[in-house]
Amino acid sequence: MSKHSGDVRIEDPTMPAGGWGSVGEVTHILFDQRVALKDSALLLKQNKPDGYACVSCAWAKPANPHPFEFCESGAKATAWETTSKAIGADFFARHTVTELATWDDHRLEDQGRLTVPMRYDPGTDTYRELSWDAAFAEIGAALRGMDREQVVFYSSGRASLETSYMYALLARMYGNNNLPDSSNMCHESTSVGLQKTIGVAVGTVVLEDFEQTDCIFFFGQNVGVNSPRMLHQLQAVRKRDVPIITFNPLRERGLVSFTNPQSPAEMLTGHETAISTQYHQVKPGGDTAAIMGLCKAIFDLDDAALASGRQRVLDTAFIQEHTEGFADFEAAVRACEWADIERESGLWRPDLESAAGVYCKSSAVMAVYGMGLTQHRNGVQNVAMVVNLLLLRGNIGKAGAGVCPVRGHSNVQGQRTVGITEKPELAPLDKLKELYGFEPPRKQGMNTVEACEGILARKVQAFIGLGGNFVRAVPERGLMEAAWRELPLTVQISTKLNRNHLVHGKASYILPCLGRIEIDRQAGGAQDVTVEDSTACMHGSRGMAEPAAPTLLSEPAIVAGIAKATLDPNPRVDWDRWVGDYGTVREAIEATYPEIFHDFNARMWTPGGFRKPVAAAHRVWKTEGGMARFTVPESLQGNPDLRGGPATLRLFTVRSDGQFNTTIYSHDDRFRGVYGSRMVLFMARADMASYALAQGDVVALRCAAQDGVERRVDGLTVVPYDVPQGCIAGYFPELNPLIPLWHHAKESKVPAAKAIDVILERAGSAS
Ligand SMILES: Nc1nc2c(c(=O)[nH]1)N[C@H]1C(S)=C(S)[C@@H](COP(=O)(O)OP(=O)(O)OC[C@H]3O[C@@H](n4cnc5c(=O)[nH]c(N)nc54)[C@H](O)[C@@H]3O)O[C@H]1N2
Ligand SMILES: Nc1nc2c(c(=O)[nH]1)N[C@H]1C(S)=C(S)[C@@H](COP(=O)(O)OP(=O)(O)OC[C@H]3O[C@@H](n4cnc5c(=O)[nH]c(N)nc54)[C@H](O)[C@@H]3O)O[C@H]1N2
Ligand SMILES: [Mo]
Repeated sequence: MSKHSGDVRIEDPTMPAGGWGSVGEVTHILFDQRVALKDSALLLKQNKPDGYACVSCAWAKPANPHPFEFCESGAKATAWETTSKAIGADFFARHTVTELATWDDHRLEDQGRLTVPMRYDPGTDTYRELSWDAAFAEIGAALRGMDREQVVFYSSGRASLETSYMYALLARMYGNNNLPDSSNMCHESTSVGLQKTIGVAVGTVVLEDFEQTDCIFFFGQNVGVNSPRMLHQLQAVRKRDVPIITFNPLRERGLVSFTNPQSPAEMLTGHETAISTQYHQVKPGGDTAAIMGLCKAIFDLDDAALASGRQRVLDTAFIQEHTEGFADFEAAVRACEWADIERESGLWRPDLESAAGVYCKSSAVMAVYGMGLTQHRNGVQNVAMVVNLLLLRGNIGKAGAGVCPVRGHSNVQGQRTVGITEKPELAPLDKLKELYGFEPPRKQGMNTVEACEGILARKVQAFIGLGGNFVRAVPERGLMEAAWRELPLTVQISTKLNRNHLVHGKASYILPCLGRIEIDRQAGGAQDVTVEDSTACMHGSRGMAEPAAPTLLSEPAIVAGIAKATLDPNPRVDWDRWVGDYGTVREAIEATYPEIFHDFNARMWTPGGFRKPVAAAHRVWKTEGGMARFTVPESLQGNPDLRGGPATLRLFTVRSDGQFNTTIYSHDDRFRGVYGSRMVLFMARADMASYALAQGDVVALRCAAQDGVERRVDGLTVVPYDVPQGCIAGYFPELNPLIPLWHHAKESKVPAAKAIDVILERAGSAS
């Protein structure tokens, strides 16, 4: 029998995204984190040309910002970083690691900012303070004695361009390209898919394109929660009556309607803007099939136009001049059966034809997308399918059109630009050799999945984390946590206490750092940093809040500290000079990447940012064949490596407005009307009926993979929701134990967190 859960409150999420709910949330978190009034005024400097770049998402920052260029999520992230709560050595003396490991993610981070360097002491099972010098010396000595190919340098996508450049150099001077980053779990499918098809690893769209577009296709991105500032562009687009056609299995509030919390008129009148003009609840993993359907309908419309002597629907001149592979693609689309498209996408032919009709009437179409496309076994293919769709009518490289992947972490795209990559061919190794006179390693490094494999195989000897909460964010939690504890050395550069500090290696260090919003005082005065946004624009960022503690070091100082203690001195790399004046790091970045970063120090405060060259935006295709490439999908199936039998449900994991990845601000999800718990399962009423479940019943999930590994999560409360039958949704990171490590995108190795076939069991029944 399933038992009833008392701690989840479910309400109808009737409020639009934004609106009064948003204002209430911001006020609450500023109060809850005891952010001083003067610091809440900081929000006015968020994303301003002379202010700091928000530490939440990577969405573009306009040249002429709104007086309040922040959103609910950004305000929460600011409050979370500038909190006046802090913990030092006494906190750790009072709580053993075993005890802390029983606390939930929210409670851990809610203790406030970490303030002093700590080392794990197995005798007392506590973290104990040590000096910075001792920490660096010990870490350096350990790293010097290790197999240099078995040390991993991870980064979560928040560190600045300056820190990232130094960190990548540290790894390469140490002797490897083991530079996995959060992008490996995120938009790596984009970097691989776009590079292959249009010759750039990033999107082609800039903010101005929103002013000129006449149609937007929106795939698998939850704008209201994860990049809310983009709602301003979408709202403006909708005011011009531009259609927005959404593909998402779940009806997301922020994709349905929006009230601008910064517009008094809208707040007072309760005026809402309807965001999506069509909402297609595609099956998780069904986007390739859905886009095949769109393309098939487009070919039909083109055939009809040809037959009746009207203007062609396909942009044949563009296809001829700029693309290759069209004939094969056309043949594949024509051969594809509607029955297969409907089965794999879960969408009806007339609905796809209707969307295709709007596409063909529009002269400048943009495709926006997020994790709903990338975190799949066929994630790279999904991205390539978006490109196919756009190429059919020349929708890349013209005003108002293009591809717009929405990046996650605030500098995740920038880290790749300055050398954080496990792929040696993407790093300027010859240039580094010329500048610094060392022999950079040429061997392929480990990405996130490969680092996990190395840790599971007990081969990896040390893991250095520049931010992030790796062990919580990766798949296969059961096996990973056990293996993690056997790592000889773990070092976490962090702002807040998280699970990864408690699931730690044999020797373990926490190195607390300044956040980007804080004033970073060095020998050369207060330092500024730079970041790259989702549209490839580089921005300066100036810390403005007093540091959480005088004992904190900046990220560049910590990277330099580790480097000096680990590497043999190199007269050409003056780590201290770099730390004293980040302008000199920018000079080094400029020397390494002159095409992108010429006049870096002079240009870093350009309002709206300065853009790195994106060749495809100008119809220059840096692909193998020098053309934009149509590609034929290998399969329409959403989940070819993990398909359960008829008794399985397809699970996809999502985020709430109460979290930033593994950082849990609260256990509420205002947008979906769930309060008090994240251990919930969103389920179609028809599925609840067939499983004889009622709202509030508690169930367990088991992964359908039959590989001898037990993957199970218990204690999930059922919530009826508007998702397609056969599909269920729940939260990341709580459900990560269900994802097999091998279940990842084929070419990019992004874990397939959006399509996990699972078996549902009632609480209390045997597994
Ligand atoms: N407030 C807040 N902001 C954030 C973050 C956060 O956690 N909280 N995280 C940051 C990071 S690192 C990232 S990467 C971004 C992530 O931002 P998003 O890309 O929006 O990521 P998710 O919320 O994981 O999922 C996006 C959407 O994909 C849909 N979806 C799931 N499966 C499929 C599918 O098969 N097809 C389609 N078409 N849709 C599908 C889900 O219903 C969901 O609405 O946000 C960034 N911003
Ligand atoms: N099932 C499932 N799994 C997923 C996803 C999913 O959608 N579903 N999404 C994936 C994605 S897109 C991503 S990006 C990853 C995220 O994975 P990560 O990037 O590894 O995780 P975060 O939760 O963003 O990291 C939070 C921690 O970063 C530290 N931190 C915060 N600010 C700073 C700072 O300024 N400097 C430093 N040094 N540290 C800081 C804090 O200590 C905080 O605890 O998770 C992935 N995992
Ligand atoms: Mo991400």
